[in-house]
Amino acid sequence: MTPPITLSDEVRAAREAGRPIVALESTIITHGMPWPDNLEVATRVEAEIRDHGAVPATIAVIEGTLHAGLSEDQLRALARAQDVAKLSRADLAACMATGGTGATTVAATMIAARAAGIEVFATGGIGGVHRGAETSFDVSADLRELSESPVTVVAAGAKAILDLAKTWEMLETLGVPVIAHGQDCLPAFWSRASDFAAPLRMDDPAHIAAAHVMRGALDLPGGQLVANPIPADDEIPAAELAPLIDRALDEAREQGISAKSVTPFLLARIFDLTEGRSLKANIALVLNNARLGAAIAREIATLRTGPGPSGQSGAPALR
Ligand code: PSU
Ligand code: MN
Repeated sequence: MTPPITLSDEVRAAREAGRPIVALESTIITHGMPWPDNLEVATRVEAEIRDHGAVPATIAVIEGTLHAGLSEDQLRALARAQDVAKLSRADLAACMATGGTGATTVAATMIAARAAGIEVFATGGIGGVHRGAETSFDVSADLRELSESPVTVVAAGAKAILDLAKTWEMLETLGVPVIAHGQDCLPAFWSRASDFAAPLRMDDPAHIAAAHVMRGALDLPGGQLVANPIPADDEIPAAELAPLIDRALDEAREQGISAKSVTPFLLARIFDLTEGRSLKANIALVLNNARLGAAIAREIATLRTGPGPSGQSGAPALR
């Protein structure tokens, strides 16, 4: 059965020619950033991917149709909408089946990317194990998805609002390769450095691409997480953020925020508490991840179709 996903003309043409494509999530637009910055960022990220030789494919469900590649109007409508559903692995098919509209998280975007034959996905930060998970059991479905769907995800690490130690342990348990790009420690989203040594380090996008293709050849399910540090000029030092994160977490607890609402609540509070600096950093790291994602997608396309002008040898075989 052909997967029920509608490719934009641009994405379809790239797919058929074996040209590099980078998937993008939409929850970061609807739940991660305020209007109108969210639309501006979504548009800039797409442009950044095109400027770096790949085709962007933003993923969302609109009136029951799962799309890879949105028109300007679709992107604008999504960015402006107030009560868009947040779709993770559990919600995606239900939303499609009932004609709903929703934004995809990392987990749901990976599922859509796989269905569309897209191998690389760039975003801000992945979900993970929340602080207090030992009592709340709040662990993002993003982690399991990384062990199931064969997509290489470029992120700036997991957000510092999470329990990073447990998040990295869980990924190790799930057998997900966590690859720091260009440094020995894992980045912590708004900050470049953290106390966690990276399990793997790769500085060359060609190596990341080769490892991705090798996993496919071994028939290993699941993808890779590339942890790409925020550019130095844009980072907020971890020590400066720590008390603000603690305060946002206290407020979430006091107000009884739970389940899907936790991540959007914390991001919005940290935006306020940093007077918008967290958003500026978030934008810089997403653009940075888009560039690395494009570079990895170009290398994968070369490996799949052979060297020479891209597209000449036709579409890559789907695993
Ligand atoms: N990182 C951001 N902004 C976001 C998210 C991550 O900088 O909005 C979103 C992503 O879509 C991620 C989701 O998949 O939060 C995780 O939510 P949960 O913990 O409920 O799975
Ligand atoms: Mn959760």
